[in-house]
Formats: sequence, structure tokens, C-alpha cells
Amino acid sequence: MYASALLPIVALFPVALGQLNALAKAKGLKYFGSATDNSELSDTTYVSILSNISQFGQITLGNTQKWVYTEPTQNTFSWTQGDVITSFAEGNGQLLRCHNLVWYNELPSWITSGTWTNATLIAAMKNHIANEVTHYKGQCYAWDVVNEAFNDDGTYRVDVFYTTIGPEYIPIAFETAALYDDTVKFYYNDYNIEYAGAKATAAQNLVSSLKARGIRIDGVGLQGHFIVGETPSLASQISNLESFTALGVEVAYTELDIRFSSLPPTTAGLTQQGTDYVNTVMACVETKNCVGVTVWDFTDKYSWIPSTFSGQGDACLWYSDFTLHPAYYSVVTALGGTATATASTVTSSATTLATSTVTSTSAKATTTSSSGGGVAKWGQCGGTGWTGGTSCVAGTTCTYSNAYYSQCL
Ligand code: 9MR
Repeated sequence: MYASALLPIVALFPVALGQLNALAKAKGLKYFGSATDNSELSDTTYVSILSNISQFGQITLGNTQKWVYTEPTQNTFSWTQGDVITSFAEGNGQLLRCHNLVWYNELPSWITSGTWTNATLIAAMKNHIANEVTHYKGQCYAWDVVNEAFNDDGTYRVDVFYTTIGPEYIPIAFETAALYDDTVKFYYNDYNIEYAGAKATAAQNLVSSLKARGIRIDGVGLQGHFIVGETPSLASQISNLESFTALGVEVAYTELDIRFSSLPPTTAGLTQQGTDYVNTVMACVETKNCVGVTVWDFTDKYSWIPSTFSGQGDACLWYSDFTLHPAYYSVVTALGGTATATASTVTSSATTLATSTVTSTSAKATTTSSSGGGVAKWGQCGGTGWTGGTSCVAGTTCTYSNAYYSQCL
């Protein structure tokens, strides 16, 4: 353990940082969370981070509550995989966002290739919703009842439900879900509704029309699959969130990730990614009735991006090797935490610390510094409320990232 009882030891502990969920809650959110999937839960490093409630207070099932997993054969239900994740979250004391009940994707072939009438598909959909909501009753904070029902131009997405039942499948889904759980929040969830436009307007019209008919809808999930440098500004995100909350629903960012459209990222790109994450997280913090932010997995190791968008990625807050993106530090700082790379020191009882070599275990996000040299590369050097050092080690410059964060780059 210690090399000597007489010598001071500088322990190479991970950097001391604020933690996302604890900080988000202190700012008034209900949670900062992450999606996960069953196969990832055999990765012990991954699990140790995900289980830490200071870091993540909420879990979303990335896949295994979808229709193809839960009702692979008509009226034969399979909860085994979903239950693994709901038990995991429950064991950690984490909230659950349950995802999803009706979506065009990940449907079993008996639905997509079936021969349906309006009446038979409504019956099948109602049966699915009834069974799934009942099974998970009392476990979920929120349910994504209908997912991604609109095209980007605000028209309805054409899928088996729309083609067979028409747009009425959406009110029927919400109305049915409400019969089976009084307490869970029922959400509509979609992407490209994080800024004003035809699709956001369509989602808002849906909320208004459901409410006008007395059908319960409690929330709208804005997925937040963004691209570095193309993420909407803080002000436009707040104003967009408010256009939803004005309708009497809560909102949440439900699937946040901010990808690079080409790799590897540049230093400037990593700084921009931090700004983009901060603008999104802080938009939620600054909007009354925005309840939380969920990242669509926290590490690039398990991100869906590279397999869907070839050549793109590094969209998460942790790299594939579990070191931290600079954006992590930006978010922590914006949430009022301490984002300076510091190391803990351990000294023997009889000695005092004589050296100041500080080494981080996080290769990408922090670096080695020596005594008297200023803030280390990647460290924070400015921003609202910052009281630490403002000059950087030789070879790096204190670079403005956003109002909350400047960084030695
Ligand atoms: O991350 C999910 C990926 O593992 C699945 O292959 C994919 C298809 O089921 O779904 C991904 O999650 C999606 C989410 O359910 C809805 N919004 C878009 C997400 C990314 O595609």
C-alpha cells in the first residue's frame, strides 16, 4: 500500500469533482440520469460509475422495454430483460424512465407483417399497453407512451399504426395507458423538437389536443441528439422548453448526446462540445418544470452513434476508456461544482508534503502539472463564480468556453 511510513505520498486518486446528479438536484432538477442496456451491465467499470447515485439518479431502459422485447409473440409477454434493469435501478435507489410503449421501430414481425384492421390493431395496441403498464406499475417515474410520431416537417410519421388506425392511435394510446397507472407521468418523446419549428409545433399541437379532450399527458421528452456546433443556444432552448411548459406539461431532455460529425475531435471541437452540453443542461435548470436530463448512455463505449452514423461519435461525457471528456468538466462547473483537476494527498503521520507532483488518472481530461506552473492543461481557469487560478501552465492558454467555464487549452 504505502511505499514508506516515513515518506509523504501523493496518491494518484481520480480528480476530485462535483457529481452530476447531486449537482443537478442542488440546482432544482429531479435527476441527472443515463440510459443503459442489459449487455453493458457485465462491465464492472461501467457499472461502478452508473450505480453511483451522486453521478446518476435516474436510469432509462435503452432497449428492453420496447415491443420486440416485451411482446415478441402476440399476447406472450417477456419481462425478464427489462426487469434486470428496473431491479438494478431500484437497488441503487435511482428513478426510472420507462421507454417506450408505442414506436414505429423495434416492433415484432407479427405487428409489422400482420394483416390488420382498424379494430384488431387497436385491440393489439391496447393489450400491449395494458400489460406493460400494469407489469411496471409503481416502478417508473415516467413512461414514454408514444415515441417519434412526427416527421421533421410536422406531418405524421407513416407507420403501421398511422396507416391502419390513423392519427387517432396516439390519443388511444395515452387514454389506454391512463387506465392502468394513476401515478406515473405519461410522456410524448421525440427528437428535433428541441428548437422552434414545424416538428416542435406539431408536438405542441398534440399536447393541446390531448388536453382539450381531457386525455392525460404529463410531459414531453426532448431527446437531444445533437451535433457539436449545431446545438441550439441556451436562450433558444429555454424559450422552446417554455413553449411546451406553457401548455401545462413538464419537460425533460431524455436522450442527450452531442456527437462529432467527424473524428477525431479537435481541441476547439471539444471546447464547443462543452458549450453545447452546458447550454442544454442549463436550459433545463433555468426552465421551471424541466425536471431532468438523461444522457443516452454516459460513455462512448456504448453509444449508439458510431453504428448509426458512420465515422461520427465521441458524443458522450465519458470516453470509451472511461476517462472524461472536457465537456464533463464544463457541465460540472455550470452546475456549480468544482471542476479543477486536483489529486488527494496521503501523508504519513509524522511528515509533511514536500513535493507537489500531481498526476491525474484521466489521460484525456487532465494532465500533469508541477508546482508553481499555473492551472494544468484542461483545468478550469475562469467562469462565473470561479475563484481558482486564472493563469495556465506554460504551453496552454486560458480559453473562454462559455459564461460558466474557461479552460486551459
Ligand atoms: O440506443 C438504442 C439502440 O441500441 C437501438 O438499436 C435503437 C433501435 O431500437 O434504439 C436506440 O435508442 C433510440 C431510442 O429508443 C429512441 N430515440 C432514438 C434512440 C437512438 O436511436
